[in-house]
Amino acid sequence: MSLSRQRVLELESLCRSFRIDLIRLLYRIQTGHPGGSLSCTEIITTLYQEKMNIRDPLDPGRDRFILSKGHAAPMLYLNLAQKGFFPKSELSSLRQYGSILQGHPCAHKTPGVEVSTGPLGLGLSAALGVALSAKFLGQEYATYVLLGDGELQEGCIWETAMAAAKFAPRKLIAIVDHNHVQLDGTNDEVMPLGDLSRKFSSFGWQVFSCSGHNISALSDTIDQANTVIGKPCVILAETVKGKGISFMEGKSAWNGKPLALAEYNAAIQELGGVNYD
Ligand SMILES: Cc1ncc(C[n+]2csc(CCOP(=O)(O)OP(=O)(O)O)c2C)c(N)n1
Ligand SMILES: [Mg+2]
Repeated sequence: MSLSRQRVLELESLCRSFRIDLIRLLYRIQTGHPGGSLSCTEIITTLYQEKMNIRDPLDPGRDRFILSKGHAAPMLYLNLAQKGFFPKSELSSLRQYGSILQGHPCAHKTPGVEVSTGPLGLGLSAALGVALSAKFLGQEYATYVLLGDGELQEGCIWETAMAAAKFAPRKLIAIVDHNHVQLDGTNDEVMPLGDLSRKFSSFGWQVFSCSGHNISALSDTIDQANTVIGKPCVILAETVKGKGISFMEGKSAWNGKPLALAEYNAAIQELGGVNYD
């Protein structure tokens, strides 16, 4: 069922406060990846705060999420804290020595992180395994995996794409954060991806497309993907790297750059936050 207007407004407001929190956290530690965290804000938030069945993080029937583009970890942590997986006070320890919140997701340290990620390309094969486990154990959970578009240049993505079609997990839903930009340029400059829709469908996947910043469209598309049983699905979510902060939007330079004070102030102002640093 489509989300009510009221619920969409609530989730949009949550995304705005996640963006502000993200910028504060990254400014304070002077490291991290703003661009790729801002492009997937609505995707991760719609999944965690609306779509996924994760009331009990230890329930074997819970839906699974794997952040294959592990550099967007802070956006995952903000969502996990909002869901109550750990206290929000832990967020300020992001990327500190000994913290439960490492720079990339670590399943051994962070409650709610299903699979450790960071080296790009590996999350899809892990997700296929998790999804096949549901099939063999008779569980009905969905397995979601979020991929970067630059990440799709890794060869093992396509090996897994082939294997997923052959082994046919019950519910494997990959979402591509299709922001057209990677670490040091656009996808087209570095290694063109071609027609992703045709590529995935020729590998035997069911393909959906939507805006990755429109919560209502994301919600509807995730619902549609959930009706497909026994065929892997991919949602090509059209996004903007650095979304919400005009001087970062579409710029590979903001893949992993610390914010200077003036940039921090401008970003917080644009997001409508109060600057208390
Ligand atoms: C195997 C591997 N190579 C390089 C990196 C360094 N790295 C971190 S972010 C990034 C760019 C990723 O681009 P993309 O997949 O498009 O993600 P997004 O644009 O969503 O941030 C790279 C190359 C990595 N994490 N893993
Ligand atoms: Mg990208």
